[in-house]
Amino acid sequence: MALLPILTAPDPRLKKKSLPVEAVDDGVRQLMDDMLETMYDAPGIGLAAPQVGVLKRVIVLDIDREEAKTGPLFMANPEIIEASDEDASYEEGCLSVPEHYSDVVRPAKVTVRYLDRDGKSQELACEGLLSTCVQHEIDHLDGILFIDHISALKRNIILRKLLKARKEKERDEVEGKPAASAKDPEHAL
Ligand code: GNR
Ligand code: NI
Repeated sequence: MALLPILTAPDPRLKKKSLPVEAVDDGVRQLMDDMLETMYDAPGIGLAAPQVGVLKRVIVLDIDREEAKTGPLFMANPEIIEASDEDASYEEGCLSVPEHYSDVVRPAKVTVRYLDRDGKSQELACEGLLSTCVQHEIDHLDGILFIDHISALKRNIILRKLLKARKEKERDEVEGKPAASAKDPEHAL
């Protein structure tokens, strides 16, 4: 198991379309396990391979809800095969868009078909947070971030702030200051 660095926007790799895996082999299982460990450490409720710089159609999720304990879920080549006409709005965040949140409207319910960690084809009906999260992760595989679903004005404000934060971080590193982390109590949200 290993923790993988998470890419943040703007990064050209987050805008690329990922390729399907040919089979769920030991290499893909290793990637899934490393992604799950990275997701729990972040912490997050989902993670897509391109967020760790791997352009493969692989996602992991664990929405960790007591009522409907589903996870962890490992999905290769996930596809939405059915989506409800009814929409739902949910306040989304993303580990690749740190510290920014926006309401995003998506189909309320989706059915996803995927290969599980054993390479077996599965179908899962999703609603609520799981539906939001699975659609958010599949978007990553197509180079789409949640900020691509909001107004260009809001998106550009967020992207400019992320660039500014990155430049300040790089400058601090050159000056030998320790990295500020959202995990430090003083930087907690
Ligand atoms: O941890 C995450 N929380 C979240 C909250 C609302 C909607 C989507 C998400 S996914 C996000 C982790 C992430 O960036 N996955 O790609
Ligand atoms: Ni995300």
